[in-house]
Parts: sequence; C-alpha cells; structure tokens
Amino acid sequence: MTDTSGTYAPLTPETLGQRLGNIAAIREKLGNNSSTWTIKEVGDGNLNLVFIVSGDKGSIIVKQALPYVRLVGDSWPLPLRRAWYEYNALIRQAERDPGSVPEIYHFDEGQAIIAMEFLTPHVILRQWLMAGKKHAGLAERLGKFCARTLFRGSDLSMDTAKRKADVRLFAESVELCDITETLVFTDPYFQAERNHHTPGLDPLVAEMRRDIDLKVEAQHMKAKFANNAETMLHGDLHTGSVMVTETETKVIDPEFALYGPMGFDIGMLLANFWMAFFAMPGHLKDAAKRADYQQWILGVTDEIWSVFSAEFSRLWRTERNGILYEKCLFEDQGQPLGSEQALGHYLAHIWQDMLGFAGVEMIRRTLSLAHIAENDLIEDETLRAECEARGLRMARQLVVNRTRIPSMANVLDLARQISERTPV
Ligand code: SR1
Ligand code: MG
Repeated sequence: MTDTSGTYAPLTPETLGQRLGNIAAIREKLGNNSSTWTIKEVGDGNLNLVFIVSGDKGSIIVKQALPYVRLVGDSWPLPLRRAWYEYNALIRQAERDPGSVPEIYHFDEGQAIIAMEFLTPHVILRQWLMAGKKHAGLAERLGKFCARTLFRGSDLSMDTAKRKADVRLFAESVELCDITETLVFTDPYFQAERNHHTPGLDPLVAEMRRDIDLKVEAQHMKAKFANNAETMLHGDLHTGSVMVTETETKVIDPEFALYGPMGFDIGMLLANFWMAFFAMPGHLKDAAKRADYQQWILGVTDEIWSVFSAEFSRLWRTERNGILYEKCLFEDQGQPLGSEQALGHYLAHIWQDMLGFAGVEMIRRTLSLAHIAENDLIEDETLRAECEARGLRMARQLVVNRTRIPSMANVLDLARQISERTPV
C-alpha cells in the first residue's frame, strides 16, 4: 500500500493525473488513460485536500493532508502523518464493523495520500439534517458502529500485545490530540485567541466563563479524555463525519483517531444531533413540520443509545476475550450474573462520560474555533444566537449534572423544555 515517491508536494487538478496515473490499484478503478480523467477539488473540511477523480471505469476520492490547518492557513502547521493515523484507523474500523467505512484503494505515506471509495450519491449527514430529511436505518447503523468499534478496539476484546502496540502507535498523534485537548476542552472557557461566537451570546458567554462548576467539570472531562486509553476512538465523530443515502450510512474521516475514553465518540455524535435539534428554527420555517422533525431527531439519539447499549451488551456476552472482566472469574465459575453486574456498571460509566463529552462538544462548537454549519448558515443573527444559546444551556446541564441524569428520557425532556424557553 505504501509507496513513498519523492518529496511531498500537494496535488492539484493539473498534477494529479500524472502523479497517480501509474498506480495499478487506481488505474483499475478509473481506467488506464489518466489524461482523460476529470479531477475536481471538493474539500470543504478544516484540514485537507479532497479530489473526486473520474475516468472511463468509475470514480474515486483522493484525499491528501496539507502540512497546515486549511481552515486557518500556513500559520498553523500540522504534520502530514495524520494521513497515516487515518489510514490505520480506517483499516481497523473496516475490520471491526465491516462495511461501515469507505474502502481504501491506495495509501502513500510520504505524500500523505489516501485513495478511496467515492461514496455516491451519499451526502454529508449535516446537510441531510438541515434539509429536514429523515432516514430509516441511521440510528441502527451508527449505534452499531459505535458499539462494535469501541468494544472491539478495547481491552475487553483485543489481544493485549496488539492493543499495547496500537496504543503506542496512536499515542504519537500528538498534534491532532492537542487540537482536541485545546479546542474542545480549554479554549471555550476563556477568551482564547481563536475563539469566536455570535455577538448576541455575549452575556451568556460571560456567565459561562464565570461558572466555576462548569469549568471544573469540563476539566474533569479533559482529564478523562487525556488519561483513559480505553479504546480506539474515531476521535471526531460528528455529523460531518457521516455520509448517507436513503438506505446507507458510512462513517468517514477518522484522522483524529486515538486511544481514549469509551464515551467520547458517542457523546460527540449525540451532541451534534442535539445541536441540529436546536438549530431547526433556522432551517424549517413551517412550525408543524419543524416540531415533527425535531421529535424525529430526538428519537434518533434515543435509538442510537439503545442500539449501542444492546450491541455492546451482545458483544460483552459473546466476544469478551480480552484481559478485562475475564470469563474465568464469572461465567466459568457459574456466576453469569457477576458479569451482568459488571456490564451494568460499565454501561453506566459510558453513559455518564457520554453526557459530559456531549456537553463539552456542544459548547466548543459554539464558542471555540470550529463551529457547525447548522448554526453558521442561520443568517438572522438574533435567531442564530437563540438557537445556539439553547444548545449552550443544555450543554451546561449535561456537563455539570451528568452523574445525576439517569436516562435518555430525562435528556430528551431537558432538550424539549429548553427549546421552548427564551434562552438569552
Ligand atoms: C483545526 S481543526 C478544527 C476542528 O476540525 C476538525 O473537524 C475537528 O473537529 C477539529 O476540532
Ligand atoms: Mg474531519
């Protein structure tokens, strides 16, 4: 797969055909005549170049890391090695939850290039949600993806030597990890240079930055993130990292992959649905349609959690072959109830962490550097501030009260109550 050819150079639509035209795996997907390939740069994320390349036989995606953060420019350098982490995460996710991620055709470590399956007619889930579209299998797929990748990437399941080698591999992704540590857990809570927020939020932002309980709990979440290498995480599992059609759901972009706490990915994912819920007044003007759609979004989060718990429990009962909660202590002693008790504790711990991580994600997507399109695209600033403020109100509750919120029904009630209040 790896073919380090020459000094790194960013691809352009003009150079791509010549640079990748000799690679057999790519020619097989596109056709041999690279001079007829059509090449379009479509990257609209924060970090990378992304090209759709089409030939007589089909189309592929070519993703290349840039040596800096695209969103900010070359004043913020970022190692090309993130493509290596993304590649390694993708192959592990494909193994742990087959069919959940795009297929890889070619990886070039030196050029930081991953050539992969072009997902079409898939669209980014964030766009789908803003358009008010429903999706029948979404929650089931995402709940299973989280359960399978989190369980199978942990000491509950993995061979211990492999897992320790893996922890070592991903622990070197220092810069990407630092982005999360800084942008998610620190910057939102003081006036950091890269922050920005909707002006109408000023009074609430000041209130939140004075809120000692919130800051302390957010730092407890950061400590959990930094100190608990429980499983291999996607690391950036928001609704911009999911692509859908009417019938299919795929997870993309795991370049922030790392070993971290079980509740992180699922917390980030649910947070992004809850922010979409609060942003709906900016996208669906018809009150009845909006109310119906908002209920649907909440229902999706409910189902993601219940599918996650059910699948995680199934794997606990059938694939618990790692070094934790070993069967020799429970089932083999005729004490299956002991392992059920441990499972209950384990899920309760993921639940509380999930709530806390969801809260910090909602806060950082409103106050830190990288926001979400659902809010950014609301032109009416007063309305945008209202939607964002509701998200912040809910987020604060999730972070500070995460150990006192027993069920998803409580979370969804909280979201409904907050959505009916004037928030700022
Ligand atoms: C500088 S990168 C900002 C954000 O974009 C990525 O998608 C991650 O969410 C990161 O925090
Ligand atoms: Mg991304």
